[in-house]
Amino acid sequence: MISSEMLIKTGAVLLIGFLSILSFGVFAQSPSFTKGPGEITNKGLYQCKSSFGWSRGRVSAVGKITSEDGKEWIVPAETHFLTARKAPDLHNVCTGTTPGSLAEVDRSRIPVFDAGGLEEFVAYIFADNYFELFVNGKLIAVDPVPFSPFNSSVVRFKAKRPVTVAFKLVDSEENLGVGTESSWGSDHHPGDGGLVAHFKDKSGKTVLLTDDSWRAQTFYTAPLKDRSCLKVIGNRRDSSACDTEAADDGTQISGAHWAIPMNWMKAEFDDSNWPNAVTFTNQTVGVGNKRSYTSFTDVFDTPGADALFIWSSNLILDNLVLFRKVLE
Ligand SMILES: [Ca+2]
Ligand SMILES: [Ca+2]
Ligand SMILES: [Ca+2]
Repeated sequence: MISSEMLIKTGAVLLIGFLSILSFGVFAQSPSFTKGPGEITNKGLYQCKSSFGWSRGRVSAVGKITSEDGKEWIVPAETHFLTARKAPDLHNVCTGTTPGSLAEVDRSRIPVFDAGGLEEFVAYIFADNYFELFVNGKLIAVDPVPFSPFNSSVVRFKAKRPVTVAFKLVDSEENLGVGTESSWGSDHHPGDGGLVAHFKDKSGKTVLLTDDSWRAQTFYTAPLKDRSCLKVIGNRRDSSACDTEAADDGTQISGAHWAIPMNWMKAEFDDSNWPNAVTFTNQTVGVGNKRSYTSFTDVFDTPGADALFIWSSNLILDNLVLFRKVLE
């Protein structure tokens, strides 16, 4: 015999369960919003000096900002730059490493990093602006130039298949917390991102290319002149309706932040509900004048094995993007 009290209790339990599923599935992805610039905590992670001692490129400052819901965020992102091993250079004017082509790179001199396994791989990487490479959950190396000038890297490592490759990408910013830099005649020009990577095995065979089969999720979106343009549905963080033109006044710009899951780089992390990466042309990313890219088109644009530029859905406004892909 079922009493009406039991029915009410059962109904309440079902309702709470339904609401919590709904909140995890939909509302839990709501961002924390900030407004205006953050506070500088590190004036520059790195300053590139030419062989003549001139400073060149933009320093990568780091700051903090508190969102309106009382949470503190590191902007543009928390990184391991100061403590992690730097990825060996393919092309880096800051260290005077400027081969004209891949044929001039002596790969036998590049150290082999250990990701726990016996099979050897090599990854050729161009990132706009900063990458961290994790293999099977382990941080292998980070980009030696966090902002500009543009550089490219080559990372050799040993690992065991299946190899979970995870990248943290940061589109660096000068105006911390608002996602902008002084460029193109504006103090608040939103820069863009981009990642290209080509992985080969020891025999030189392509084993993995950046393409739209990778998973990509953004955790920081700015500048937002109008928050209502950002559509968040489940795990989709869609800012395609947002204005990407330069702004006049940083104090009125909002940023959207989402917390990064602790184990996002681990093999066991479930990325099945992350959106697929979106591909962009070399022209859109604008690498035609960057020798750290154009000197290595035989590996970045190999005929039949073209590593594509990938990002989340918004190349300009998404500034902290995590990528994942399993090499079977
Ligand atoms: Ca870089
Ligand atoms: Ca940007
Ligand atoms: Ca390419």
